[in-house]
Amino acid sequence: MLEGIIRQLEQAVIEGLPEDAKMYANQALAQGLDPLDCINEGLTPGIQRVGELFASGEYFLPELIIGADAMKVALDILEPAMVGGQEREIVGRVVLGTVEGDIHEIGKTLVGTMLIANGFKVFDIGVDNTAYDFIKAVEENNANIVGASALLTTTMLKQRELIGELEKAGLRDRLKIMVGGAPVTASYAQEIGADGYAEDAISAVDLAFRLVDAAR
Ligand code: B1M
Repeated sequence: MLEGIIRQLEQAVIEGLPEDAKMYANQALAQGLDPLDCINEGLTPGIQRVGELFASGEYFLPELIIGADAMKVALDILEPAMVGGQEREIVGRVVLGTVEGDIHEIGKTLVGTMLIANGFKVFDIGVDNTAYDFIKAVEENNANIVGASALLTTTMLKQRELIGELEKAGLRDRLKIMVGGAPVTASYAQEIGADGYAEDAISAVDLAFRLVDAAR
């Protein structure tokens, strides 16, 4: 029965059912299940499966978004119920934002949700951020990854500027920088000195894992 609820949580994420995810998360707590088990054995395999289905072309963006939403709803219920000291292992600390002059937020937010779902601590600073906004957030949150999103050919230039400013602020060596957004390419990322480029939210998670591993 208890194991059944964990499977139901997994299924709610795979099928993209936030209402079910909420209901099973509440049921799990009411029945005394360990919230961490629910996350690690239910939600996490669920979102990983969603990622696989997206990568294989079986799922499209709407399924990805709704699956991540279901995961988020359940996490919001389960995480506060975790007893002191019992925290999910944090894979990395990411300051994520859209660059200056750019107010596109949907892709950036999706990247953030997928990173959270996969164990990263994400400080989402929103849209239209100057380099100073990123620097301040890195310092305040002791981040080890910066993620900069740009959707316009004009604002992607700000990603280069941001990397320069992070260097000037003496933060470059302790950070991994990832960039993305529709007009951005892997070769542009390389040209501006970023540590990596991801074309979608699933590959952004893979990239973030690789960057964290490389820094070890
Ligand atoms: Co804008 N817009 N828009 N827009 N808009 C585009 C980007 C555009 C391609 C439309 C077009 O002309 N065909 C075009 C850009 C042209 C160019 O520069 N090449 C454009 C334009 C021109 C503009 C305005 C200038 C229009 C105007 O006012 N004349 C204006 C600019 C405003 C500004 O930012 N200063 C503008 C405004 C807007 C709205 C406000 C109306 C709205 C944004 C609403 C919001 O975000 N709250 C909007 C929208 C919705 C779009 C389109 C239609 C959709 C963008 C989107 O959300 N995609 C877009 C056309 C299109 O893409 N088809 C367009 C869905 C999202 C999930 O995908 O954002 O690509 P995406 O994110 C992906 C990947 O790119 C990647 O993963 C995500 C998930 O898979 N990714 C990362 C993104 N960030 C990442 C970061 C990473 C890694 C991966 O690491 C850190």
